[in-house]
Amino acid sequence: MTVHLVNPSDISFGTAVITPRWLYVLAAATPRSFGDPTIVDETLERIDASGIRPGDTVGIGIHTGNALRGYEVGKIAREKGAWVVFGGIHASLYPEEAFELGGAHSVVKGDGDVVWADALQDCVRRNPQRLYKGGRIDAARFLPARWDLLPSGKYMWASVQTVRGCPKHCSFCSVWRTDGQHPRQRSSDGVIQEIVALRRKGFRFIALADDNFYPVTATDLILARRQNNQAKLQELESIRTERFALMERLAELPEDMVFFTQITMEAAEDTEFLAAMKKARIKGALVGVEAVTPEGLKSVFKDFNYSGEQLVTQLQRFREHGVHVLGSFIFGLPTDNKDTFAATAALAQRAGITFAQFVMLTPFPGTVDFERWEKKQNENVMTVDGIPVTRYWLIPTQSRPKMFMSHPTMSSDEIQDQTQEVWNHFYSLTSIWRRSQCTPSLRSRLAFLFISKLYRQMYAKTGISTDSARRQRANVLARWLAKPCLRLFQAKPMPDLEVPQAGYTNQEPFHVL
Ligand code: B12
Ligand code: SF4
Repeated sequence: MTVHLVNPSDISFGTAVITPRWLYVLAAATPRSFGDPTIVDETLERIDASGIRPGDTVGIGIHTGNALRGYEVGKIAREKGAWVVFGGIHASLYPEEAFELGGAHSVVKGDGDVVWADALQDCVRRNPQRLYKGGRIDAARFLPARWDLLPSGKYMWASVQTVRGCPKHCSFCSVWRTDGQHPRQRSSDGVIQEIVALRRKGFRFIALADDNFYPVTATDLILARRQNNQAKLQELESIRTERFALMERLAELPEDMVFFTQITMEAAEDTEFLAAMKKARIKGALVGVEAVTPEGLKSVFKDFNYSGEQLVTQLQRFREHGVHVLGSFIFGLPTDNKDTFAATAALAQRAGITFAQFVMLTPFPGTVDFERWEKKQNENVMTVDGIPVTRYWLIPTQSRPKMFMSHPTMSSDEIQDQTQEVWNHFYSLTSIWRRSQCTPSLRSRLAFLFISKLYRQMYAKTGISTDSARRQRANVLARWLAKPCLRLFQAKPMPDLEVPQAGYTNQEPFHVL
């Protein structure tokens, strides 16, 4: 039996920005007795179904955005006589869909690291269970990815997860509900070994694919101390200590390495943490700014973020510590009005953020926003080609509405047009050139320009809610830009690179706040 792992995608660029980590983690979870799995990432090339034979097992991982394509792949695999197993966040939330529409024999809910082997054994015995409960496993059982199976010259960044789950509870985000609010943090050993394996292969850019790289804030520690909650304090301090241990070891890696992560704005208050990030060469972080007004933040349960001028100061502080910010903003919040777009664009400029993404409010399954919206819609749900909009991911892209949540004062078209305007403004040649001053040479300024344009093409118009003509144009340009960008990210392999030892430091130990 051959095991196939497929990451579905409607759009294939030939090259991709970040490795889909689940493919290589599930490859590690595949018992060696089955041989190496065949890995297909459709963001690179479409699957060639002729390689699937009766009795093979095809594992398909889906999130909401690629679920529809995933179901097509599932049906193709089933027709070929293979066992079809779905997993990933969307299959975990809607297992029935995979059976009804994707030809599934089984669905794995939650983490696949441990139960994938059981599912495979059952497929060999021709008796797969309908559901496998992967649950939320401890970080100690997270498997390191099989990077030895990664094709060369296809990805710009590799992805290594260091922590899963997030203690916050933002209304538009599913992470805290699916992955939990308790941070499941890997020890630095496993993380460093994976990164070294990647640098040996020539990757020097690594995305730390975490929900929130700063799971314990300075405020959390102060509160636990104030409450004299010793058990809590000890737990928080140990998470924090491990974070610093990881960053110390990252700092020992070759100097050309660059890391990127996702983090909450609270980290800007913790200059000791920022200094450690700088030393570790975590040079970029996606920061969820979401809204620039207190009302906007309140509406998404993100009151811990700053707004107005304080927000500008927080964002600038990252930059002062050598961490470039990719600011993520949401448009279409009920508190937004016509002035929000220009105000946001101006703030992004003033705050000195290096990259930005402007997304339109989308109700993702598993979120508080989705539940509220679905409940409201069900009173009188609109349908497209017979499909209720509350299952919008099943509507083919060309007929899918642009926005799902109605706004009290603006139309969907208005919000979409204004959002595109902000993208245009932020990524105009003049603005990019001005921002590129943060790089040291003319060559790197040109590289910055290229990368900014690629980012804009890949993410501005290819999201869930855009029209097909725009998508087509954006895709052609992105494909064209991606090739030279890939070369900018590659480095000379270092096959003899050693793993830095734990606890190696000549520095003063950090102090627990
Ligand atoms: C890193 C990351 C990114 C990166 C890199 C993406 C990439 N190429 O890998 C970037 C920043 C580019 C990104 C972009 C986006 N992301 Co993102 N991302 C993540 C994040 C934080 C980690 C993903 C990861 O690598 N996890 C590590 C792997 C090992 O875990 P995993 O994928 O969950 O897989 C495990 C299980 O699910 C299961 N499993 C998965 N597949 C399969 C298949 C089988 C057969 C089996 C048995 C098991 C199984 O086993 C695996 C091992 O335990 C997740 C949150 C999260 N905690 O997962 C969000 C997440 C996946 N992203 C999300 C979203 C919404 C997006 C965007 C749409 C954001 C936007 N508005 O633009 C885009 C979409 C991009 C795209 N088209 O794919 C949502 C998806 C929600 C949903 N319902 O679909 C998540 C869950 C975060 C959230 N806020 O809720 N993302
Ligand atoms: S948006 Fe970020 S901070 Fe909010 S719950 Fe999700 S991962 Fe955590």
